[in-house]
Amino acid sequence: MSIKASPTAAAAPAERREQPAASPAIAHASMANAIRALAMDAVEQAKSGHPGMPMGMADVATVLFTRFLKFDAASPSWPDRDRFVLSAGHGSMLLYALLYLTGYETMTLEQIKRFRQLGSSTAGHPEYGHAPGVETTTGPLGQGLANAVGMAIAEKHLAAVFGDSVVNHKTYVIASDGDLMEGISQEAIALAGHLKLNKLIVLFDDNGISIDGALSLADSVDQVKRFEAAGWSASRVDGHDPAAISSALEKAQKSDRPVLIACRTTIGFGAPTKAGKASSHGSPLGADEVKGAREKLGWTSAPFEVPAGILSSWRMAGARSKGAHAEWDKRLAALDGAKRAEFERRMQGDISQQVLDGAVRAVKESLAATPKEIATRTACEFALESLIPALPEMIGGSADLTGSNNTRTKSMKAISAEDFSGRFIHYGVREHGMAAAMNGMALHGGIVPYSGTFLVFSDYCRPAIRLAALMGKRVIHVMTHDSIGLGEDGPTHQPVEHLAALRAIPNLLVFRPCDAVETAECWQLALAAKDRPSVLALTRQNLPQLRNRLDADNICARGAYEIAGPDGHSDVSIFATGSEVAIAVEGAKLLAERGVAARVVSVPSFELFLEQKEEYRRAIIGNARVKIGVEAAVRQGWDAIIGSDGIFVGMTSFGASAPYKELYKKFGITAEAIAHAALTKLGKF
Ligand SMILES: Cc1ncc(C[n+]2csc(CCOP(=O)(O)OP(=O)(O)O)c2C)c(N)n1
Repeated sequence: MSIKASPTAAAAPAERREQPAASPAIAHASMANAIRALAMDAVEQAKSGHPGMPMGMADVATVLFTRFLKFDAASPSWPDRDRFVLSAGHGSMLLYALLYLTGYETMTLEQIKRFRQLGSSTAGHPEYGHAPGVETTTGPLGQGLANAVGMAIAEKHLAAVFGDSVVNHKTYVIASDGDLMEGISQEAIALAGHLKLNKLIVLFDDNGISIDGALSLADSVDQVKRFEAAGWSASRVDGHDPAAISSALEKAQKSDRPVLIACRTTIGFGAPTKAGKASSHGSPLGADEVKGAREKLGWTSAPFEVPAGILSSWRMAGARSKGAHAEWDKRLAALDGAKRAEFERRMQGDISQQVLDGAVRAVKESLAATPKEIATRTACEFALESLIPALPEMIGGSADLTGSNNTRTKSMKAISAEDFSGRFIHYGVREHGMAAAMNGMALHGGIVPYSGTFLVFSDYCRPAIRLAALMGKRVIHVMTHDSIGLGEDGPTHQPVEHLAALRAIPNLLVFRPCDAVETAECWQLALAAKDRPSVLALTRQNLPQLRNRLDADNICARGAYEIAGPDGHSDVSIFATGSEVAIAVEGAKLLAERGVAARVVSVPSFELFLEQKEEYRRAIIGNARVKIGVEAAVRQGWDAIIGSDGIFVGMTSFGASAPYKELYKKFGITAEAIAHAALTKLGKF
């Protein structure tokens, strides 16, 4: 029995018939088989990779890319393109094959042949920034789906701001069983359903197989019911029947809610003995199996060869939306000049330095005139009051801790299903989904997302923060209640190892400002860092304002600087961050009373400091006999500043539940402890 997918797709609906997908002479099955063949060949050549998923989803992808997806292969960054997210990133060859076949210039056959090799754009899992057409880095299951929710939110918001003549596109996702088993998927699905993101369409690769074998080993969820319960429109189709796929997608175009299409597929479709089995999931099929698959599929071309007729049909699919693109160009040109310039600025992610500097200067001037003894979370809100009106691309939020995180300014309207023009998102208690959705917004473009939760829950966001860092996207996490200083909520809520854990992520900026002025400066640095995510670790408890002079420059930009100290030589250097800087200053005063000269260095960002020139680093670290690091957290990472023989005043255990001042005493993070440690080391005790 031939297992070729049905050769003729359903007649295209009226509005789509104007743009025929491809040469009618080329049957759907041949186009889908081109994907299958390339996936098999590339995995075989690389001797690693995942052929099963691309072979299983080739029919679905062919229908999507030839009939529905609005894209222009010649213009991968066209702002109004539909976004396509391959959440099941292990099936990367599906995406690479599609990009090659549809004619993305940089996705050459050579790149396909160099799948998974050093320096190629065809990395094992899709990586954002390596190949135009890859919208996001996927591989950690569930992330892509949650990114897509952010992309769909971004689309809705920008359409509300700039109008649907220039912003009117959809977000399509291919997700696997693994994506839907991950907990993050629940957060993403629930948020999407709540916000009625009707332009989000998920094609679920419902193949009943995962790595360990049949899905029934570990899962028995009815995904259609699950999505429906979250407010989605959900249906099932035969994922090898192009007519059924097409009609489900057609219906999805007019949905009033997000859409799930569960596509029943056979993993490794076409492989003679491995189809439908976990053995086709994640390793080369082997020469005999590939030969057999070619026979079953009726694919007679040599490895990596796509017959000219099939390739040209695919290329026509890649150029299908050129007309739509040209029309869009006209609509953009017809926009009011200022609006068009603003749209283009925002899509390019350009923040005017003048505007940002002006907004931060206003905050610093106010603080210099009237110093504030406030928590840095409150200082954050104070800074936001100036930043939010100046930077319309900032979209804030909180994971149900708005009143604690202080991320919502007075004027900010919440985004809702009925009105996406607001600038604040109530993410609900969904830290992981929130962080991944923020990545999606940043990837979509036009938005600088920031949001809030407690620092201790950075663990719940970490996989998404890591991906933002890997992708180099500007995503800003306000994380308050940043130490035992939060007090009575106790050790479950008191971060101890989190600063070290976040500092361990490459390309992430971790800021821990010591007062209201530093908070404003750290915001400025986070917003100016176009290619990096940031975390702002902020206090619950009030802190004195240590910087009362108006500095025109951003002093935090160098990561560490001397904030207090005697003229001339110091016997002791005390390095501290955030709430512990004021304690360090008190410690230095106690030492001065004992005739010991001590300087205090505030270290708002380890990363920025360690990136400074050696000369500056040496000068700031200095040559005092005693170096002390003070931070209400674990020591890990501090040796880079104080050396392995430096003294560390901080945490070595979890915290406790009590008023915070008592906790600082109990854990020995006090001015007295600092002075005592220094005097002991100097032999003055
Ligand atoms: C968060 C995360 N955990 C584990 C993995 C490793 N992994 C890759 S694919 C997969 C599951 C495969 O099943 P499914 O998602 O159904 O994909 P299919 O076998 O259908 O291609 C796993 C566990 C991963 N990529 N991400």
